[in-house]
Amino acid sequence: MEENILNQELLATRLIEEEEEEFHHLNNPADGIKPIIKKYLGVPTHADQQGNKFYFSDSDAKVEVTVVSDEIIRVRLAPHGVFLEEFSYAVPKLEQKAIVFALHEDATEFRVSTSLVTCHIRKEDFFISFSDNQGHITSSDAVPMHWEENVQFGGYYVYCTKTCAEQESFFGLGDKPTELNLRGKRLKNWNTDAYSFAWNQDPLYRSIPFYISVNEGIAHGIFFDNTFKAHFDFGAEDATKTSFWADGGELQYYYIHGPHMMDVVKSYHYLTGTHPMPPLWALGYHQCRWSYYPEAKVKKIANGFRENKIPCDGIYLDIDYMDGYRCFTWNRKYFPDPKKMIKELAADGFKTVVIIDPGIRVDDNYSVFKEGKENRYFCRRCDDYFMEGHVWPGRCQFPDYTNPEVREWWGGLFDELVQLGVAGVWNDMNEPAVFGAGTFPDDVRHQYDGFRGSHRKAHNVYGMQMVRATYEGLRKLMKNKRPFTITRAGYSGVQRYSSVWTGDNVASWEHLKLGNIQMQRLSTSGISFCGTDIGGFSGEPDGELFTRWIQMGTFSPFMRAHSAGDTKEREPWSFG
Ligand code: NBV
Repeated sequence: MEENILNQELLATRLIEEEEEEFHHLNNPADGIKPIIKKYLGVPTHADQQGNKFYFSDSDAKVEVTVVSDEIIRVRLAPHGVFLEEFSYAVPKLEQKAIVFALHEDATEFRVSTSLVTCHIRKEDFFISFSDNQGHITSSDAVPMHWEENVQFGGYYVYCTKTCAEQESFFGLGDKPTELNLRGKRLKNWNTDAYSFAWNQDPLYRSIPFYISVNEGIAHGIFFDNTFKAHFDFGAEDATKTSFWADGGELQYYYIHGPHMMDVVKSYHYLTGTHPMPPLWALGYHQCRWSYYPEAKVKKIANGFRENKIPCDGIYLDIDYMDGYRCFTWNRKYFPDPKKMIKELAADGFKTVVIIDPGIRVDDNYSVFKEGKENRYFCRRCDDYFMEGHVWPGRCQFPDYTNPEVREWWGGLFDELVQLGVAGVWNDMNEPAVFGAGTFPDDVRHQYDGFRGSHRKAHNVYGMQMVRATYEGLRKLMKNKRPFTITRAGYSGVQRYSSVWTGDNVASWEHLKLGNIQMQRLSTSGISFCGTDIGGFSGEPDGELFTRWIQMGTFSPFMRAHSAGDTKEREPWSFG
């Protein structure tokens, strides 16, 4: 019941947002409303070179073209000529790899070339295009890069529109629950708790602003490294145009040369990193449910696997293992001696994974809250009020994981769980999800590793920074063991810290198909250690569907059966 209300509210928020957005983009001034004025790059007057960076300016704006490697060229736009300081959670260290590159100029264009790629800057109108060393134009602006001032928050809405060829196909973009080829779709990146999501629902839990285009057998990638709410249009509004834009931040994208899709994906990993080597057991079958408790139930499930001779390497404790949903506590009635239980499970070949959410209950008798409060680790609104919202524990405050000091503190909180023998941690609700409101208001401030910003800027990286704090903490605490983490929310580069699962799917044949597509899409988007809730989180699979899902699950690196608490028993032997 509560979930349904929550979902209706989430949906309503989304619809209102969409309406506002459509209005914004209609550019149609109603009485008393200021028209939105888009400004376009003018004519590039001159070019400057500083090492591997090239600058092209019109009378006001500046464009930076950086040669990253033979395959990768980055483009940035500064509408008023001043670039933001360089900082990216996705690309922690931009290592320049290209040795040979050059700037050429003729009557019609400037050209920045590596041995594989040339970036053309047209003198007549500032159109930017890319070609390979065979002379094929692979990507070309359809209009010059453009922007609108954001009067309320400062900064700009930034836009890039490229031509879309008749046969061009588009892939990537994380876990969008739609056909593999994104051609003809308009999609949005804004991490969202999407309980029982449906085919074509958008956005979902993760934001991966990276796509791959394939045209006439030649692939290239665009990584739009912008954490604000971002939008992609693959020939939906106009079949001849592909656009990407964001509600703030810099227009900053990496052009990634192919020619094969795999080359593009490899280069994307070069920028954003790869999964660390997981512990071997993490690649086995995992059994989960919301929730297995008390201890006797957990043991019964574990025994069921051994009695039935079904391999299983991981067993999960969902939110009910905690005391009143307070993270880092135990419900001692259900779990009187967690250390003993975890040890016994381990002796039987099961690793124990526990869930940890970001919402910290407001409770002065709870040490995690007290420490967070005393040290000012929780997020604040623009006028310094605490960001408060209701989640499972009731009234909560939320750590600002974009603050390195907070991440350090958070990582240390896992000490006791590690001492107890917990082998893996599952981070949920980190879009961040808040009951009723959906997520945090835009004005919440974030430290953002010193490059401060509002929630508009930090929303899409909040979950990634949470699981980063979790992973880095576990890595220190587990010493010579490889930690295992799983996250629901993420942004490009989250693979450096965690595996992911696709969230609250449904027990249906459609979702079995959808899950397969989502796995493929995630894998081409840097996140290959991924899986679905086998069997479907909500609803009831029959034995046939469950069996087929297990079969498909053997092909996803993260293989876990999971189900909501209001469903029938869901162990492999539950179907007769
Ligand atoms: O912690 C409870 C669930 C969890 O089982 C599920 O996997 C998450 O996606 N969680 C969501 C919160 C409640 C969802 C209705």
